[in-house]
This record gives sequence, structure tokens and C-alpha cells, in this order.
Amino acid sequence: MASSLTTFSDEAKIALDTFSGRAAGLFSPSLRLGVTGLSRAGKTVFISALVHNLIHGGRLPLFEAQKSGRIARAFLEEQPDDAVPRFQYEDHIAALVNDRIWPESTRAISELRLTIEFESASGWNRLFSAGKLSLDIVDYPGEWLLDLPLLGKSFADFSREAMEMAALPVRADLSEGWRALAATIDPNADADEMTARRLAESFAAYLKACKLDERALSTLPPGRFLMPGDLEGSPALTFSPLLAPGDRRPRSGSLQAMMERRYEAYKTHVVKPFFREHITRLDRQIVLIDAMQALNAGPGAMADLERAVTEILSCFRPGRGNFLTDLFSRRIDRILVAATKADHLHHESHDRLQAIVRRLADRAVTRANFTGADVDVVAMAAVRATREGTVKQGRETLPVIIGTPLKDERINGDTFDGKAETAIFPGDLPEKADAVFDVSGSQQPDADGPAIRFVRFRPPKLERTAEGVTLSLPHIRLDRALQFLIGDHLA
Ligand SMILES: Nc1nc2c(ncn2[C@@H]2O[C@H](COP(=O)(O)OP(=O)(O)OP(=O)(O)O)[C@@H](O)[C@H]2O)c(=O)[nH]1
Ligand SMILES: [Mg+2]
Repeated sequence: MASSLTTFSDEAKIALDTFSGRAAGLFSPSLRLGVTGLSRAGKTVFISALVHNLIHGGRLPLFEAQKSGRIARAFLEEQPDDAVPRFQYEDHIAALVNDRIWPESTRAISELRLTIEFESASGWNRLFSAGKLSLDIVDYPGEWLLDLPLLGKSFADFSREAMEMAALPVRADLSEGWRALAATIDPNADADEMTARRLAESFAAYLKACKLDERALSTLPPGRFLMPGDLEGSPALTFSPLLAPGDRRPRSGSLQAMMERRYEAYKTHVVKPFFREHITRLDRQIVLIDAMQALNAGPGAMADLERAVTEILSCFRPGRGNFLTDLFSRRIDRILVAATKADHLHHESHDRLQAIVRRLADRAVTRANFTGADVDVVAMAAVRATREGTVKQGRETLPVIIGTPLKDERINGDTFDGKAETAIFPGDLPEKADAVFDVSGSQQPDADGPAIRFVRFRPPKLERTAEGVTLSLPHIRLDRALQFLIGDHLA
């Protein structure tokens, strides 16, 4: 009896919650899901695959509501915010499915509303809930998110940190030009537009260089230096950290005063509105990371990725007394850190990849002093571009992945034409997650080069049923991600 009593009071509480907290939401409860990640992490592909699988009833055995047949239908509806660009779902799917090309880079925020009609699993919920959930998905560049910590930093803090980061071994050579230039400049000299511009351009060039493939470094703020949008060339983007600016108020009319004013303008006109309008309204968040790329580039890039995830997490769940707390109107209660592109590895390595991400997220959670939201991790592929097989080499049988490498991808001196299928032995991830974080190099799995072999594949060719119906996009563990992100709202 006791157990059914708890069940009853729990459900009553949920129902009450529905009544009071979301009075309007009783008829169409909504959940805002933020999808972020540094550029090329896989956001657009993830959103397209998620929506496609829900609309077309994809194979999602770990997504409970779908597995038990309780989802009546899922469809796109008009989004709630008229001023935000719509996520171009149809275009992206056409590219993926018909042309087998990956969608183009997105550079701005966009939104999509997916409504799910379902039957609740519990009789009580069926009485009280509309059996309808609107999922508002917001896609935005992770670089912009990294700007949030700036709100709590003075220009002197910002300068000091930027200089420290720039001098780290992984960045030192890339930042050399900018640091040399900054060293020749007296912050106390008269403000001069051309000096400001030269410094800002040199700083932006260094930030851009960090992002190139072979370095795979995560970005440093300010995010709009890489994706200026319509702000290109405006004074709010024409500034740079300075070498050793004093903490005291700079002389008015000095270069430092000018840089400080612009830095503050950037915070007021760019950073704050973005967070107030978008981030603070999120309920759930998925942070996509390209761990494969970072693993390939080595421990320095992994440490850098960890730093970026730490910064991102510290933005989502600011503690009491934090300057960000007041900005939040809702509380993000679940965050999923997801490594995409697991289809580049044989399934035997999927758990290892997940262990690596778990270790990265755990350390980030500790460092960010983060509490109060559930954080989970997953190694997944939103779109599975490969299948698995084995190849005999002498006496050994090697596990391989088979797919169509993108045109001009190379491995071992071979260049691919974008048409032929190829089997690739991707290599194994190290058994111990620690090895990939070891910057000292002593434990590096393979000192001669990256542990895993990595080529980009074209999207898969979709199978058709006997009746000619195209099946939904294949994936790896997308269902697990869905279950964590929205499963409880469909219970
Ligand atoms: N094999 C495989 N490749 C993927 C997957 N997801 C993304 N990719 C690759 O990663 C690239 C970037 O994916 P996008 O979804 O465009 O990344 P994004 O985060 O939206 O990038 P930006 O819009 O540039 O910020 C794609 O062009 C693919 O090459 C996946 O699930 N499997
Ligand atoms: Mg995108």
C-alpha cells in the first residue's frame, strides 16, 4: 500500500506542477532545447537527424515513448518567435538524403518547433495532460556561448587571461604575431583608429588560426570575432586585449580607454541581449563536441576542449550570488555532453569514446563548481555514415568501417574520389581514458601519429523497403540522447 501511496503523491505533485507552474502550458506544454557546440561539431546534422527520426518513426529502441508505441505523431509547427530565423530543416534533409552531402555551415541562431502527440504511460497523467509536447529547438554557435563569462570580467581581466592563454604552448606560435604587435604598443598613448584596427585584425587572425583542422583548438572569446555577422567592421568589434593594462582608470583619450569602451560596448550590445533573449529561456541543453577531431590532434587539443566545456558549463548553472544568476528566467535542469561522429570508430570503441567524454565532462563539472542539473554524456552519431565489417590480413581479422569517403579525403597517400566505397581500419581508442589527456606525452598511445585514423565520409545511402519507402536516417545512440533530453516529458 505504501508504495502506491508514494506513486500517487508523486503523480499528484506532477499534476499540480502542471496546473500552477504551467497554467497555459496545460494545453500545449513546451520544452526549449538548446543545441550548441563549437563550429563543425555537428549541430545542424544532429537537429536534422533528430527531427527526421521522430517524424518518420525511426528505429529508436532506447527512446521509451517511441519503443512502446505511445507516440501518435510528430510534426513541425510554426515556431513561437517570429523574429528568429527558422531552422531550414527541409533543405538540410534534402541535402543529406537526396544529394548525400552534408549541410552547409550555419552562422547564426535559428529555431524550429516540433510537436509530439503521445499517450502518457500513466493513467493519471492521461487524465491531466494534453498528451502533447512542443519541443522548441534552438541552434546557435557555441562561440557565442563562450562570450558569457565576459559579462563578469573587466577589460583588465579579459586582457590578462587572453595573454596567458595565448602564451600556452599549444597557442604560442599562432599568437606570436599578435603578441609581438601588442608588445610595441603603449596603452597610455593617444587613441588612434588605425592602431586599434591593426591590433584587432591581428588578434582575430590568431583566433581564426586556432580553429584550423590540424590544431582543432576550441575558441576563445570574443565569439563574434570569428562570426561577426552584420557587426563586421563596427567599433564594437574593433578592439583587442592589451599587454598589461593597469587596473586603474585609464587616461581619457588614451588607447586603453578606447579599447575598454569598445569592450564594454561589445558586452552591452552583443553579449547581454543574446543571453537574455535566448540562453536564459532554455530548459535543456545538449553540448556537442567533436572529440574525434581533438583526439586526432593530441592531448593539447583535448585539454583545450576540456577548458571550453568547463567555461560552457559554468554559464548554464551559475550559483547563488553569481552575476549571471539574475539573467536566468528558467533553470536548465539537464545537460547532455555528446561526442558526435562515433560512426568513425568501430563499435568496440564506442564505449571507450564515451568514457573519454565522461572523464572530460566530470572534470569540467568539478572545475566549473557546477551543481543542480543532471549532466550525462554519450558517444553518438546523429547520422551514421558507415557500416561495419571485417577484413582478413594474414592471420588476423581486423574490424573495419565501410563508407564512401568524401572527395579529396586522403589516407596513406590515397586520395578518394567521393564515389567509391572503402573499408578503413580506424584503429582503437586507448583502453584507459587518462592516456588521451596526458599532455606530458609519456603515455601517448602512439608517438608516431594519431591513435585513430580519420577520414570524412559522405552521408549514407538510405535503404528503401520493398514498397519503395525510404527509411529514416541511421544513427548511433541518438535514441539514448533523446531519452535523456525529453523522455521524462513523455512519460
Ligand atoms: N560521419 C558523421 N559525420 C558527421 C556527423 N555529424 C556531423 N558530421 C560531420 O561534421 C560536419 C559538420 O556538421 P554540422 O552539423 O554542419 O556542424 P555544425 O555544428 O552545425 O557546424 P557550424 O554550422 O559550422 O557551426 C559535417 O559536414 C559532417 O562532415 C555524424 O553524425 N556522422
Ligand atoms: Mg550548423
